[in-house]
Amino acid sequence: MAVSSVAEKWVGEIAGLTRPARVVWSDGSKAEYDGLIESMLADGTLLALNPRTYPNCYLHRSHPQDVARTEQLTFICSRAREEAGPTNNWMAPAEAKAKAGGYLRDAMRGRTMWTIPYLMGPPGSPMSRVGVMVTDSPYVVASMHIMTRVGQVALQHMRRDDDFIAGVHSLGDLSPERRLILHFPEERLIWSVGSGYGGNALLGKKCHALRLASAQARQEGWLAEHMLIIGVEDPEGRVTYLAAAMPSASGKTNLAMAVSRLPGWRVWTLGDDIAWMWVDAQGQLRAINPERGFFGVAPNTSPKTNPSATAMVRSNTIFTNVALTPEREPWWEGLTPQPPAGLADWQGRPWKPADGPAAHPNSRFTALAEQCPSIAPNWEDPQGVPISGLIFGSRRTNVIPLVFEAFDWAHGVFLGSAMSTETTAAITGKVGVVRRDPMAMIPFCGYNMADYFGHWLAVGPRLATPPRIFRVNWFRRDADGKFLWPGYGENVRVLKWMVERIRGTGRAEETPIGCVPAPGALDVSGTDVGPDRLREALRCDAGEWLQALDELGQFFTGFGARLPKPIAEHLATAQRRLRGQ
Ligand code: OXD
Ligand code: MN
Repeated sequence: MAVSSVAEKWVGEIAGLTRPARVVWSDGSKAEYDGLIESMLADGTLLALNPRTYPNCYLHRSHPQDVARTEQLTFICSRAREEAGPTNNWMAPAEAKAKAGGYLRDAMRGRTMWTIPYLMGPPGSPMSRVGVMVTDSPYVVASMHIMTRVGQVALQHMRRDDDFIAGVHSLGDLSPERRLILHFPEERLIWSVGSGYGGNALLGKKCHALRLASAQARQEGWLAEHMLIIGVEDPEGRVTYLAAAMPSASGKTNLAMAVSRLPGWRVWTLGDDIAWMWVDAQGQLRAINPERGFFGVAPNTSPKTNPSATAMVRSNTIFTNVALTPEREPWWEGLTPQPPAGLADWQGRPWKPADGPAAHPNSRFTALAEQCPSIAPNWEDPQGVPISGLIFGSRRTNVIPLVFEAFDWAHGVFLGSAMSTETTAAITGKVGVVRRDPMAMIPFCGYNMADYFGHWLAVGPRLATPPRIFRVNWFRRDADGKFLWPGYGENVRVLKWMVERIRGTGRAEETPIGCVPAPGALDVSGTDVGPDRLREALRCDAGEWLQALDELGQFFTGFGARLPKPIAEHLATAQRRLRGQ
């Protein structure tokens, strides 16, 4: 492999610090993947699943204290604290390197250090970017094979010898006390030590494609977003492309792979987690998915909620922290209505219902995107796809209507900035607590979030026809705690209304917070959603909203004078309209 001399020198320096027994350059080949699997089966890192029903599928059980992203140990290490902003943890670069350097020193003794050149984005795309990461975890190498394009293809995309994001990863001793996930945007560098878990360890994903890429995107005038990408095909075969931001474990993968319950309509999958978007020479917003696979949340994935994902993970899949049946098949809560007898839980212990969930709530599957039955034929188009609509969606029991549309681009940016959500198991901490999560980027924005809002606002005027911006909430409940909207495949009805709005045919009614579907405009034919329930799902409650906007105002105060004026103005306008002034 023709390796860049800058990368080689840097790898040598890290080997000097971490002292591995050997250094191996990963070539991304099938032979390499097979060898990794074989060695992990031999040392117990992986268990083989039933070769008849789940061919080439494996189960990995992670350390019980290493099961989710650890945001409290994740830092943006820009030179100036203000560059990280009030929503990120910040550490001075020198202090961060001294601290993590201590954990990394000699950390790879006796281990192999794999060096992985990887490409984020489709081969041949001007938007694709290269990373070079080192790791002492064979599980990470095998997962990177699935989630990114590894080997020569990456090196070929380097525009200069130093054109790559550098990433250091070591399992260290896996203790949370000696764990740090550090990002140095000015040096285009990542250091992650002490965790082998996905979002902390597969550096191409959250660390590179979101935190560092968002900082790079701001400088270069594009957008790196926590968004799925879909194509919505109508009965005439016309496809409209949409990108949607939703917080972790809030149904993004299910929407990305939705199987339409609306006759004649179909959803094509292009990505389920990250979108890189830019404005082309014609002023059109375009998007690529930088990833090659899906690292999806297993619990609640079933033939009912996501038939495509259930089919996709029947072969060539690495499962992490799911339960195991006596037939050596993977199992998680929601996969079947009843748990099978004789389960082993995610830690391998005999399980009984009183024990709580058998699979870890943040257990995962890792599978190639090309295995997804709904993958779009053009998902790897180097020029990306034209985006006509953007969706901001969160998980809220009340306040937020099922769907509404922003008045214009700047108002849409405000609605994105106003997003809050109920927390899930994708991060360590309390589940079900409402937290602010603008554009689903609170854990992933690599710079000051006030500047991020400003960057979004600045993109608007560059667009010939700005995409329509929508807000959705599939999770609103009635007074009895029942979901108001059936969700999953029925969400295509909401997508249809969006497509109609984009085409100028969908009818809407103005409310103080945006435009909701006019009576009869949202197609609920054949569902059990009656007019009263739909009205309740779409209702804008002025009292609830005013309280939510007060909380938002307090959140914005943290940004001080850095908060872009249009955002503050939209907040004040919304409050005025809700008070009926
Ligand atoms: C993910 C996450 O894994 O957002 O995609 O946590
Ligand atoms: Mn995500």
